[in-house]
Amino acid sequence: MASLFKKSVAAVMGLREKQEKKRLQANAYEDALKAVADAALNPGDEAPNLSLPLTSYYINSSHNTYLNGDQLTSHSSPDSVARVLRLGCRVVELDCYDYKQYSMKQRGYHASVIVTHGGTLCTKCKFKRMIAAIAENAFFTTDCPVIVTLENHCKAEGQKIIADTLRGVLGDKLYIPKAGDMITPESLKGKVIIRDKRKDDEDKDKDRDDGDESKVAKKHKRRSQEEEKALAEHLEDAKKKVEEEDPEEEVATFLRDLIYVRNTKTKSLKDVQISTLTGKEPFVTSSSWNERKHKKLAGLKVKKGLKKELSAIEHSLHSPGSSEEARPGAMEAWTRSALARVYPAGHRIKSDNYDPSDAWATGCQIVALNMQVTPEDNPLYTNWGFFLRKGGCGYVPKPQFLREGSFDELDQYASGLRTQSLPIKQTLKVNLKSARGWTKGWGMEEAPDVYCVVSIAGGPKQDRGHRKSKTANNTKSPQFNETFSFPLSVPELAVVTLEFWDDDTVSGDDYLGHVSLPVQEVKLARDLTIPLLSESLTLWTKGGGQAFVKVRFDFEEAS
Ligand SMILES: [Ca+2]
Ligand SMILES: [Ca+2]
Repeated sequence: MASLFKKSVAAVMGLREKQEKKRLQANAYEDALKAVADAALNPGDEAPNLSLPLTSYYINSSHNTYLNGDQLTSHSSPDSVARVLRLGCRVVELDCYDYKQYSMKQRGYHASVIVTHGGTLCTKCKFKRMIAAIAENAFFTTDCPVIVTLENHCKAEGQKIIADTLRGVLGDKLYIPKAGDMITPESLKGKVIIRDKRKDDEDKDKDRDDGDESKVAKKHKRRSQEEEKALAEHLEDAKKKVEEEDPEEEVATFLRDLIYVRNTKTKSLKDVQISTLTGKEPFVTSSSWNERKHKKLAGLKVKKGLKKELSAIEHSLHSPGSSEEARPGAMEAWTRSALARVYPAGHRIKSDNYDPSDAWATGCQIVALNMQVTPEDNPLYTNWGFFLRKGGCGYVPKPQFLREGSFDELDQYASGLRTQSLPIKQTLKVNLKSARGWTKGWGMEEAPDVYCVVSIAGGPKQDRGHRKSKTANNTKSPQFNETFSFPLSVPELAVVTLEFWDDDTVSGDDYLGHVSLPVQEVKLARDLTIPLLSESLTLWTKGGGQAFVKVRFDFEEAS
């Protein structure tokens, strides 16, 4: 049974890889980015400012980039890395493990490094092939720097292989840190930066996602099917093996010269001081938290399982002396001089996503999302729309109040953010007019019954929300003529998404495409005809028909 299951998984994965190759060859991701930007965004009078230190930017980031499907059984594929880079993403994550490979030529085993999701049934792929995919695809869509974040489980021998491979395959594309260098997206164009922990500094540190993986294995075990039982047992075995082999105290000197972004563990922000990078430091520190831990540290959530969000001020009133006690703007202050990485919680085994808005609103730069193709992935659409800004270069400067100014100002913003009482700056009016162009995609009926969900995300919670249009029955050219208003406190971060659906009470609503746009850069006060995208973030061309929405955006200034 287990092998049958494995075979069918392999068949699906083989098909998925073929589809991926086709899309990459057709430049499908670049075409979609360009078509939407041309139709909907202002070209911009000046080039984006890319001369600020790295910590001043939101960076388009992916989680477990090498996987082509779910987090448990999918393939580790260089094509997935290529796809994510071609989508404009600038942070690639590779989980690295030592591997003994048999060589017929040498009649024996030799050391190698592979990339896989440890403790799962995901396939293995050679580290070298992943780095080759980076070398080939990194600067296809934009020349802004790529950060490779290594979840590094290798001993000294493996680390040497990693260092040699990076140097050998990337050549002069590899950035080797030098004290006094200016570290900005502009100065590092065409370069690949390495993010890893320096084991000699941090040898007790465990900064990686796989704390969640034992939970993943447990959850997986609950499935009732016989073959899945076998699968779960295999998972447990694999997990144990990984733990036994895990080298915590290894000292690696081969890699340390290559690391510019240093992972460190940060458990509390209570003593944080405000400081800003100049861009000339010999390294930048960085910490990772999963989405829940981030909320807790940022004071957006008090306890695990407690749904009600409480402001950090209220929190400190209720629990004086608590170790979590920090100024309301501690997270925002911390992210002025360090890079915060946030990643999906371990229960997201289907490669689904969390909403990146909270992390952005609190100044986190590396908000890593699963970029595999999953249905109804609204958070990923938000990310795609957010990073259409600045010509799609993958680096969006944070709003000025997050980069500059006093601690008091930052606290004021942070308190307003957490109590949802920030002043409204502008109201966005979305005038949804019509849509057209579908030839397929709505199931058995002659024509779809179309409705649209208009949503805002990207910034503070008070700015977020969604509104549903009326349903236009049995038509491929629905007319709506409806206007939705969204009051915004931080328009700089807002992303508007229009999702289209075919209403279907029998078999469930069918997805008909979407488009996400950064509110700051949309063309205002005129009718726009914008192409819709599919779930894989290519143009919606199911059955050969390209679907479009006709919409108009206006701003009303707060009086
Ligand atoms: Ca990982
Ligand atoms: Ca229908």
